[in-house]
Amino acid sequence: MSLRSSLLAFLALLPSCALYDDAEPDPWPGASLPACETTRRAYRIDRMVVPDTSSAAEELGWDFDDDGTIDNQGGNIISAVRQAVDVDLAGAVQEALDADLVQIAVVLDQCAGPDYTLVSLVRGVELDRSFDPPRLLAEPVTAFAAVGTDGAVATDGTTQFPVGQLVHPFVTEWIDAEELVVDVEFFTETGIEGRMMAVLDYAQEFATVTEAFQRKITDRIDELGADDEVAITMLELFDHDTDGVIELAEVREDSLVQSLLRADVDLDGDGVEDALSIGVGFHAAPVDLYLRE
Ligand SMILES: [Ca+2]
Ligand SMILES: [Ca+2]
Ligand SMILES: [Ca+2]
Repeated sequence: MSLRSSLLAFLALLPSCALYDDAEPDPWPGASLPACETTRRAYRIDRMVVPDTSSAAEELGWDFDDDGTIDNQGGNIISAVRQAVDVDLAGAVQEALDADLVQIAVVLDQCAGPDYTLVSLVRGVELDRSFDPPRLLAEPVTAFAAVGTDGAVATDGTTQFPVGQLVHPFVTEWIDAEELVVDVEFFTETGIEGRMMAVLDYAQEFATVTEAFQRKITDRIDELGADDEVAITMLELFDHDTDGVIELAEVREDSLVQSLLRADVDLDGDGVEDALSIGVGFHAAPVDLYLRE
């Protein structure tokens, strides 16, 4: 029925300059592509399939470090959190999208000849649903787009992702994704569907996720009341000084949190894991994009 093609775009981000002061960053391979009059289409992510079992994490993951094993530590974290403290992070993500609290748009710039597509993410700041399709005012967050041509093409780039904001609306910082793989299936009119896999800066990821998680469990305890069984379990796990409040420092110092949020991918090949992988499925519907530089 629908025109459908598949694009596998692989975006490997440059190592951070702070870590490699003496090395010139590699040029973005997409820079060598012939210039082209591209057709732009933009889609706002309205549904995210967040893996909450280890098999879903495997299906939605990617082997970022080429060791033959699928990487999706983020998916494993979400399923572990659900089992350990009955906090539904997948539900929280969908609530944030449904309430228009997080605006992530996937932008496709398609070139007809030669045949390639640039894929980038933008951070929406205002969604106006009185138009059809809705108008989205957005800011760029992608320094280098991913490039896909029929099948799979890997290119370097940089982008950012709202990991914290998807869990708790007050944690608004978007963090650096050191690598991003976008596997998009195109459909006419209704939008696009696919998978998005990223490797996140470890320090930013730890800071953001612990803050979002601490806010989320604190909200949940408030909601349930301190006498509730689930609330008691959460307090037993994280309220180390037993003052009845789970502070951010208690979450960050917790050994369970530290072992779950560990880095799982060695991006620079020095034998030490330095980044955290995550993979999700998504559906995105067309928007009329206005970019604010
Ligand atoms: Ca791997
Ligand atoms: Ca405490
Ligand atoms: Ca390393």
